[in-house]
Amino acid sequence: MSLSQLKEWVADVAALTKPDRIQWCDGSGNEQEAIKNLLVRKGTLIPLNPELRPNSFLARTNPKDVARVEERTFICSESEADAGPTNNWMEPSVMRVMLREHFHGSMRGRTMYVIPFSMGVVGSPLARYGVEITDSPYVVASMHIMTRVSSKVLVEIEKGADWVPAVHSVGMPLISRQGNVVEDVAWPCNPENVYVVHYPETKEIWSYGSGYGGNSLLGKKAMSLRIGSVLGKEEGWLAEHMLLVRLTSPEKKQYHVAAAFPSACGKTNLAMLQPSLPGWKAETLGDDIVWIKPDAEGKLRAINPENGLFGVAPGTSMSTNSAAIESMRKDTIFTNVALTSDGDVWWEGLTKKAPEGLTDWLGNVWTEETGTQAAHPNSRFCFPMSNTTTLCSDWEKPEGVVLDAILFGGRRANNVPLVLESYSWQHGVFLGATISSEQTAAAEGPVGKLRRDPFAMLPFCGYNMADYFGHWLSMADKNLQLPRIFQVNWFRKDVDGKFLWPGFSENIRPLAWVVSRLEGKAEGVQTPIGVIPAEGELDLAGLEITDSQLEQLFDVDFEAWSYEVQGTAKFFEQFGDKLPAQLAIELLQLEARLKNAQGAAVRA
Ligand code: O2Y
Ligand code: MN
Repeated sequence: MSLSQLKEWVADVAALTKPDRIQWCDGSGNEQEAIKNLLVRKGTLIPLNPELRPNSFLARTNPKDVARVEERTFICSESEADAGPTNNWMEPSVMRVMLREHFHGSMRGRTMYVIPFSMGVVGSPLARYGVEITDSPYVVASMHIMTRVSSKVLVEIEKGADWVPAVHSVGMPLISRQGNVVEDVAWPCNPENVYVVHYPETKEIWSYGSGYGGNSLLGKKAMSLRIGSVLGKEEGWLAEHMLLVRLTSPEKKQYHVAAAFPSACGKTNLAMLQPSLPGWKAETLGDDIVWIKPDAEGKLRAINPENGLFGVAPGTSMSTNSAAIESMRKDTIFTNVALTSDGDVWWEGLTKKAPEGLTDWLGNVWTEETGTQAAHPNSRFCFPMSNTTTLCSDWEKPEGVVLDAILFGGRRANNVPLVLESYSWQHGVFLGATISSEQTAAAEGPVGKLRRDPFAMLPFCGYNMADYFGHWLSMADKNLQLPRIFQVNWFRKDVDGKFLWPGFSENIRPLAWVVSRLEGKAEGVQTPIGVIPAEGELDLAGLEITDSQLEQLFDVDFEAWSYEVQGTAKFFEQFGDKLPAQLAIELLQLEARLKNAQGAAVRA
């Protein structure tokens, strides 16, 4: 779509939504300043104490608008089969009629902002462009942090670059259909009528009713993952829910590792790892989304298409992620955290004891006796990548970095060992397809219940997940230099429910083993589920861990694994004939390896 088509589209959306005025955003510092001032005047942003936290703000949302809403997220492909069994689907023509009705006049009395943005550095061969129309200045301020908002994008569009159109409205016009004036509120939204809709064939996004995070910052999950995954399938690349780090070994060799973990499994913490092992360095390239594309030499190159972090605040502290704490000392928008009496922020886990005189995320006086959480479990910090104290200087390299290893992980109290390597790319894809995680308070559904989340992409895959598995498998047929695939689990517990592994800075130890495998220095031990470290291969120097704990971290319980196999078979069933045969074969081979090993153990 050309620039004139873009202007026509903006005019069409304005004709439908009927804003009072239209503002084209240029991404400048002045624009961001003016938007923040407006948000402060409207009461959406509360300025924090500039001496404690310069250029930082607190936003309090409507209590009904606090998270991504998976049940209101739709993939409206022409055919239901193309959305697959794991996505909500509606006939696109039916959805379009319904959305037109909602968007009709939805911006009355408001300003309509047109935000040209780039995911990736403008001009990079891996970058993609988008234009978000929104009636929320909070979205404008956040898009300024999370994406590259720039008039340069319009220049690229004029030159013929493709772009993704994304329309967002909070769904609360200031003039009703009857012509009555409606008083604005600090957090306008329409939580009873939320729609986050993707049309994969036309690559459009329409989002209505929510002003929060993934529902409204449409460059993030909607474009970079849902539409991105469709583009990746069509064009031969991968759009993934992964972090990206550079590890430098004591021998000064660099390795780039991407890791897919479901939401709330510590991606941001691993992305900002401060290694405990002497001589190792970890640098951040991204914490949530990675685009991976083969280059002309057949190497897989990776970029983080985002420009900022939108991380979960509760649990983030100097002991869990000191780099994040340092990185949010300025220029940060906090959402739904608690406010301290001296104009700073607080959340559960930031300090052992809550400070006196807190105001909770709802704006009420809060003490430890109140019996509620001071910060919402899904409260967030949002700061630019450039603030990141552990930032890798090559994070904006237009050509990306060459990927050496991919990790798949989840939050598993049992069965899944601390680290293992897959036997092949196909086995690695099987490991990705079978990721599961115990739900936490921040995720949807009952706490502790196992949720299958293949490739950590369940809420973010824009097409049939079985075809997505096929797309990953097809990478092996293209004569590429593929990264090696590993599985990790920091969350295994002992019989008393205590974590067996200390995690955080100590996670460098299994990562160092990954590097030893890449360097051909660690032989490993073959087990039915993959290759685990041989005795002595995991560097445990200076760590207090007993032999029994170590054994439990790598134990393969045959009976428990036979339940895993049954659970996987049941999970795969939903994809019917579309499930790639290679994954069914991997499951049979896993079963066979388990039976053989069990037989051998009984005979021994
Ligand atoms: O609840 C939201 O809208 C945010 S969801 C989110 C934000 C940043 C990074 N990851 C996620 C996620 O759910 O994976
Ligand atoms: Mn995420």
